[in-house]
Amino acid sequence: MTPGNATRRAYLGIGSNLGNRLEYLQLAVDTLDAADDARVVGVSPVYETAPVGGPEQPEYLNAVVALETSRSPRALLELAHEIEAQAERVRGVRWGPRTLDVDILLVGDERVDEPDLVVPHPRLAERAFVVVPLADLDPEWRSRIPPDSASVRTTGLLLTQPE
Ligand code: GSY
Repeated sequence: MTPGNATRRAYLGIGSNLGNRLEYLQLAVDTLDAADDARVVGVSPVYETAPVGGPEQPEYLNAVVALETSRSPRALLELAHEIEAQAERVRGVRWGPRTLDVDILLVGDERVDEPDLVVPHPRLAERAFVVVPLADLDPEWRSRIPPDSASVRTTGLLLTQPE
């Protein structure tokens, strides 16, 4: 990361329910860390989670990544879309199955309310598949785990955090 820029902590949710799910999550972690102005400083354990919304679809693997970054929320969204494209994600049914989803959850204490980007993520607090791994990285979220957390199961799978 370029030294000297003002950085803050951002949290991104990553999820996959098609193909080699763990490899897609690792692709997201590695590509985030390799990006300009971003460094991965934490990766939660991987959870297997029941799909929320959309059509009947396979179980997801989900995790949360912590970044130190000087990128704006908009620049993080562009990076997220680039990484999803690398995973050959095809945008089909809304809330349907996908090789890789990268969601911008929190960017320091910044707030954005635009048609295609809302930060903090508007459904963050109600999604156990996001809050459970987020609480692994930020203890402040431990008291905010939603009631459906039974749909989020530990796997023992770990992603490699780049050095
Ligand atoms: O919003 C992320 C994509 N997604 C997920 C997900 O990542 N995990 C689970 N369990 N359900 C989901 N539904 C959607 S859409």
